[in-house]
Amino acid sequence: MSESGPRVAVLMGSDSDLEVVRPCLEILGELGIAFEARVMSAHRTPDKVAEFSRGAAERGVRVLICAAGHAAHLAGAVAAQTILPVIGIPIASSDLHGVDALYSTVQMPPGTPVATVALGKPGARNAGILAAQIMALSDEALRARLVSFKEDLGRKAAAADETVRRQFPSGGAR
Ligand code: RP5
Repeated sequence: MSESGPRVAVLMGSDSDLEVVRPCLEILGELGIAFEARVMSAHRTPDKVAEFSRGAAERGVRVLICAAGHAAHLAGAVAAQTILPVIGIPIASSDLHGVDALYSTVQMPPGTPVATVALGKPGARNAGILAAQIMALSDEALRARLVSFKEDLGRKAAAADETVRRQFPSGGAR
């Protein structure tokens, strides 16, 4: 098993998905996680998807993240080939505005789970964070970075609360 290669593989069905997937790549980078980003499709390059998924664990990958739109089978096709955890990001790229991709990704049959996050960029960011949380189970330094990340979220929310409270002080009838 490779010790220096990517720990998270981010797959997308098309390069047209990249802008939606970008927040996932950014948060992985911010959290100091080595990742690789690849374009492969359950429908257009099925053999490549199967080969990549089967070899991922051996190459040192610990979590797979799969983003796809339309009848989105990428995450499920990957999950069928590996026991690594698979996170699915549904992409709203069709005339059904992502409902098709959401259902295709989340409605996996029993035995082959895909941890499906929200549609679009918020889901992409959460996919990166969830992958980090899974990896932090066996990585103390990453765990510390995640704790600090969450504390920062809390500080920002508290600052927003303070700003709104100052604009609307309690007790004063208008
Ligand atoms: C899906 O089809 C891809 O994930 C993408 O969201 C969608 C459209 O792909 P392109 O036709 O833009 O390559 O498989």
